[in-house]
Amino acid sequence: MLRGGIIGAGFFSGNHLNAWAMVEGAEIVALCDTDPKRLSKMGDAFGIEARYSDAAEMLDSENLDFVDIITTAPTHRPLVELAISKDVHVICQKPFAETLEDARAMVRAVEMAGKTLMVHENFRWQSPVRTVIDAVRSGTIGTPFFCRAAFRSGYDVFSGQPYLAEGKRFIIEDLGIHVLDIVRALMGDVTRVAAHTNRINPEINGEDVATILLSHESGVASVVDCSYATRRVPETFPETLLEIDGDAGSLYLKSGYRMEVHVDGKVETRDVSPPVLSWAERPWHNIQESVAIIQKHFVESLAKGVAPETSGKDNLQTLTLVEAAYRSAAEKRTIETSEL
Ligand code: NAD
Ligand code: 89V
Repeated sequence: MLRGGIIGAGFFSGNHLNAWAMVEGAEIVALCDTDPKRLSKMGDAFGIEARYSDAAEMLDSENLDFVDIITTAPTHRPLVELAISKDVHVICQKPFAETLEDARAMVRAVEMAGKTLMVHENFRWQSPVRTVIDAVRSGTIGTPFFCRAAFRSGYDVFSGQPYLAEGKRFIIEDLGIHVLDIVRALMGDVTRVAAHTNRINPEINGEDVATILLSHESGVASVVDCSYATRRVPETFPETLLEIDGDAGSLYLKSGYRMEVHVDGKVETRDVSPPVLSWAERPWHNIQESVAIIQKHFVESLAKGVAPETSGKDNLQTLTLVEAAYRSAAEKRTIETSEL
């Protein structure tokens, strides 16, 4: 049984803790947060007695196999480097880093230490999205030539995560990063990025609308469009809607988790709704299920001795798209990913 320690007992950590209870082969034995109230609230809720305000102390006192870092991006590099120096494997929440330089340094440190680092990039593991990824990879619509991934919502994310309103960057760094990663999982790596951003909500600092055009190495074109300023009925938070054209058909993930496959002049419609796990609540159940799936993937990857799909190294490609999109919007030009 792998022994895990959690660093960060804030807004999202309850989902990790609930999900870890479902994952065979690992258990969470210790919890760390610099905020004593959050530490005791989460420790009490999940019956974890080993509690620390200092991550180094937790790593020195507990015999851990891995840490699961659920803090915000500015703390990721020091915490990942600390964990690696204590010889444990690491899961790190997205966004992996605030800069590509920090991300590359973490990947180098992990490779030199021979440890495993998985970025908790869970949207590609949402079961409806995964069904589409599997269908495309198995050739259901032939060879793809176009992909659109859209996340448009007016959901109030700021009440649960007030830091999202404060940063100079918002939607691309927090949410677009997930959608860009889904598109990478579907269409592969990217050579060129052109982006346009807007800020509609005057009460936040960053951009809340982003429209991004991607050229993939394969020749496929993708559009990633994200908005937290869209008022529509039904509200689709937190669904990513997909539209993919291939030379043998088209595939859609529509609102309400309806997948449509259009092949040979016929339409096959499937309900690919994610389950509402016993501890989950709508509309977050889609994200919550994916937390359990990616954690299971981490444990299985360690057991097999293979890199997780969203390893730190893999995630450098997703972060490059984030940086390229910001640079493109700021400089009003198309960015070659090789520039970064
Ligand atoms: P939060 O601010 O609510 O919680 C972070 C916690 O970390 C806080 O309690 C803080 O006191 C603690 N912390 C900070 N530095 C620490 C340190 N050095 N040692 C110990 N504890 C420390 O943030 P959140 O909303 O829970 O988000 C955490 C991360 O999860 C963010 O990067 C966010 O983007 C990500 N997130 C991911 C998803 C997803 O679906 N993948 C969803 C929501 C949030
Ligand atoms: O999934 C996330 O990273 C969240 C949210 C869905 C609100 O963007 O921050």
